[in-house]
Amino acid sequence: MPRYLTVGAAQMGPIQRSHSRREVVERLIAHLREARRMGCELVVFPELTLTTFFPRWWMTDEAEIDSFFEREMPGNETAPLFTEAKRLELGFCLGYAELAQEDGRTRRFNTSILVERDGRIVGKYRKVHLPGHAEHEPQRPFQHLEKRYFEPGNLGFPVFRAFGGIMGMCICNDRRWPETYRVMGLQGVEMVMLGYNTPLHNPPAPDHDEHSGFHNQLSMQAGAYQNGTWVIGVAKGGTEERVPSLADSQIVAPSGKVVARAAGDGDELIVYRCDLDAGKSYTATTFNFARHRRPEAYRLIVERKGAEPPP
Ligand code: CDV
Repeated sequence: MPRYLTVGAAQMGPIQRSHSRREVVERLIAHLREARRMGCELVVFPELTLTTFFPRWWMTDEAEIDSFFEREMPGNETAPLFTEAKRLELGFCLGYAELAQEDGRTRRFNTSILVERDGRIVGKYRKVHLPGHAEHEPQRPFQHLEKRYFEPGNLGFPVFRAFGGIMGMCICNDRRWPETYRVMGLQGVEMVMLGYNTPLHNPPAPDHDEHSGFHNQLSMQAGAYQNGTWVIGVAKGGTEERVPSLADSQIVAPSGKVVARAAGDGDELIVYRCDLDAGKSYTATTFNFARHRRPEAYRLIVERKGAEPPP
């Protein structure tokens, strides 16, 4: 019996600072309804879906910073999303800024959750690779202060049995790192869901700008193929607060082929019926890890952080 899962990648257009959570949730619900009409069982939303991408601003007022975070999930403003998804019997993956009370202190994470069709939160991931900087860099045209507003995720890269398969999550910059996919690959992942906010201009390396779309696709295709997994990449694209961001949401098959792709840079749903067994012909042959991997030759991967060329 093939295991099919029909997935919707719910790309979002820009969310300006003046947009309320309520307005955003209405847009997410519109995505859910269209997804239902198109036969989806699972809808994937982007990174930090509920607000504008606030790390672009230097802020020192704690209350202002906290206004972008969720203290509970679902909370008052997100409850209608959970209610409508449950009514439609749709699962979803949602990225948001999480304010947690843990270890006797306030902690802030860039988080994604996986919600089953009955409304249960069945998986949580906290972003590991935080790009950008922690101090104010006024020479930049816009900031990227993820290292200031979040701490690195403390949950590793867990996978979850849900939706009839083995599901994993990562967030934006994580998609550029092969370790992200391989750690999940080693747990048998069959579908990786990820959202991103990727400015088209990279102030520290403007020579990369022309390759934004290529690097996005290259990373996700490599991760999919090398681990025999589906990758669902979902953007918050378009020009948000005067910062143009990459759209190009896509669904990548375990072959590494892009099988569905967004056409524009606004709210747009792309749908694909994914065979969760499609990765097997890769994980049973070329990427049969148990047969071919040589962990004894890879020790540096975990023992060394930065590159150290020979003397
Ligand atoms: N939100 C991100 O993680 N964005 C980074 C940008 C800063 C390069 C990304 O890897 O797309």
